[in-house]
Amino acid sequence: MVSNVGPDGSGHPGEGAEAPPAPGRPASRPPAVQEPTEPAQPLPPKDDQTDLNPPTATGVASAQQPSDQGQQGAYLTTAQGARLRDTDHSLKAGERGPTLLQDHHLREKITHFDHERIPERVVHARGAAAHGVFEGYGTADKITKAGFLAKGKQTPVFTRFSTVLGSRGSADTVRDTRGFATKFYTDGGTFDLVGNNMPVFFIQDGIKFPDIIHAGKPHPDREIPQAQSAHDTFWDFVSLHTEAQHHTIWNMSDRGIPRSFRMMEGFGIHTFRCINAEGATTLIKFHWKPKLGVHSLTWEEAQLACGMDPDFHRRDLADAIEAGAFPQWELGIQVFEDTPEQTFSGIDLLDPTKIVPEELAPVQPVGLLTLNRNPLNYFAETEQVAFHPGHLPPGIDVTDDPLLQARLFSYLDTQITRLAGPNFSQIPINRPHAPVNDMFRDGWHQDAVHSGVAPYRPNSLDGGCPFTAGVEDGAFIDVELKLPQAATKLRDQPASFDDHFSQARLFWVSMSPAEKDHIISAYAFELGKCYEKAIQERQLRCLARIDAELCGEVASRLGLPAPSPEESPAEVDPSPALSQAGHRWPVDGRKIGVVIDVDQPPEDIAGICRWIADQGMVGLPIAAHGGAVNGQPIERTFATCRSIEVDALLLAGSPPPAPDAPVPAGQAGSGSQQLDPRVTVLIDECFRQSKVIGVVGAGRTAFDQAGHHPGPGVVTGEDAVAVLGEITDQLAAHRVWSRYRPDQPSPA
Ligand code: HDD
Repeated sequence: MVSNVGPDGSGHPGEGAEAPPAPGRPASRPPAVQEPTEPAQPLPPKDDQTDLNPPTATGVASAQQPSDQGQQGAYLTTAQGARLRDTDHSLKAGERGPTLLQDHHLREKITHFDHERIPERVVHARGAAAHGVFEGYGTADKITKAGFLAKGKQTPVFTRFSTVLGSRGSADTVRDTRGFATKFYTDGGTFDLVGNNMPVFFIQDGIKFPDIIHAGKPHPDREIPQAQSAHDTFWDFVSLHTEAQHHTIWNMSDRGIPRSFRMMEGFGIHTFRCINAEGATTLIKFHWKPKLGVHSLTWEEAQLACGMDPDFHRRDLADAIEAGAFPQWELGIQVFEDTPEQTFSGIDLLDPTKIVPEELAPVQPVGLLTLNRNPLNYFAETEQVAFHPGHLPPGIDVTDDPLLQARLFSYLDTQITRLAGPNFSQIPINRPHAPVNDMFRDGWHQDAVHSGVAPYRPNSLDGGCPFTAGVEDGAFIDVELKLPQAATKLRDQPASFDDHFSQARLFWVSMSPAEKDHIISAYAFELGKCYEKAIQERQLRCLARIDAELCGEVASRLGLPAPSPEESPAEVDPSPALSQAGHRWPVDGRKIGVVIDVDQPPEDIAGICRWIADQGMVGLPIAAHGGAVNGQPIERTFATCRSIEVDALLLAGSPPPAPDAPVPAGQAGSGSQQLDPRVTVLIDECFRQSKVIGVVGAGRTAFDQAGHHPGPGVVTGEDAVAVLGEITDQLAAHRVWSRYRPDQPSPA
């Protein structure tokens, strides 16, 4: 950072810049004035800045505008560029006297600080983001003229992931829907795909959005609970507005607690309308498919992470990108004929609480997203990025989905408060990479210096500029649609929107036994937190309409009678694509915790870590103390590591016994001493969370002392590489599902 660079470029004052403190004087007395030498870290060359400095609203490359540069020069200055000699002492009337009002630097510094916070997003406040690139496959050419989908076309992108309900400082691993919003800086104008990690939404009409959010956010009297749906108002809403039942069962499933942003699917949810070069239209739904597969935490892991590492997802994304393990997703589309009914296989395509099962309409890949660069500044980029479902390039248009229609209003409106005025698209992260020549003028935070005198059309004073474009110039042209002649103005919805339960059941019947058990536990936990019995009973009546077993199990855990269904659950065929279980995936970036001990030969430890790294995974050496063991840097100690941080565990040595652990009478040697209880907890948790556990040589002592026995997912042997090979193979399935025991509930 240039501002931190001292005159010698080291981050410290240059040699001789500051005289040694005189006796009795504070060491931080203002330094003597000193001419700086060249900074050690010169500003990046102009070429490197082009990504961060796309063309401005006036179409002038921002690198030509020095004011866009965050930090310039080596000297600390005021906001007006006056060089400062001292920023640590206010101007006083005498050393011990009062501070003077005339101290402009003091007032400017404090005033700016006082206004550093902006309102957080009303929803999706907590998020993490990354830059990347999207490359089209050219497979959608017949469906849309959107240029960014053309074969080999590369488009810069910025993707922000988020939770919905929590505030900016809430934990990452709470049970919630995740936002998955991508800004494509296309040549034809910015395209924002503002989706979620679940393919359906709570409500069918955007007019209810304030209501569902009021119900999900903390109670207005005590402002609790934070970032939770486990409370009365949430369950009151979803049991009364039963269209929410489908989204709710997704939330109660493993999808509500993803293992990583890198391992989530994404969905555009609404049906969009595409138009091709010949003017033909098609209806589509967008899907993001992660290359690493779709994986989740267990509820125990999610809760542990809320305390151990509330930034778990944010850290995971940034660490992976920094390590060069760039996450990737394929963008895919489901394609439907654009008929007047806008239905497919009896499913209303305008109802955002419905999916079209992939078995009926396969997802066709159209391009690849790679996230490859972390933001430089959280506030400037991740916080200030502003998405909008109405930011569409030529070739993609909206449909009349009433949820989408309300969103088209809301996103523009909210930025005016959040980003203080209508010029937020001039903030660098929001600037289109396509040239901009609008006729919007003035307003708060107007950065562009517009020339000309005639911001209206037609005009005869600015040479007629700007000109309007035709189809051949790549203009965005709204798809013309015939409206029914006899349409009545009314507040209502189609009868097809009234089926609220059949797809919730479709989801349920598509789950594996372990996934079903997780769903039951989630309902029981969340409803168990409600104070109002009437709300629990009403939600049980909803569950009875989804499935009798689900309802019965949840009811018994709540200690309530299971109601009979008001209507029999629908007959549905499962959709195997909805289950996360039963697949194998790449293991790139997976973490293997390696418990080592001081007696281990250094070449053993280094060899293990090298082997793990060679497979594209991360080895996390864990030992009794930090620093290094036999030359191997230690990443975690028994005090700082919990199971949540590892995907698999390797007991590579016999860790030392707990300090001061009593040696049972008549026994001697390390094998008979009590294992450090923190290692016991680590092994217990990994065992319970169905993680693969490898046991090599002396590691067996620790495993036995923790009280476990070899079985599914426990790989034992003397050869560390052979054990690691087996661990890696089993990791491809994420967890050892055959070890999962629903009858042995975990403590969380
Ligand atoms: Fe929304 C933010 C996703 C319905 C109103 N929404 C927001 C973000 C995501 C979504 C991912 C965060 C974007 C970011 O990272 O900055 N929202 C959705 C999805 C929806 C949806 C997938 C349904 C399919 N949203 C929805 C409705 C409304 C809103 C029906 C209002 C009528 N959403 C907003 C908002 C937010 C927002 C208030 C808050 C911050 C922002 O827009 O920029 O306008």
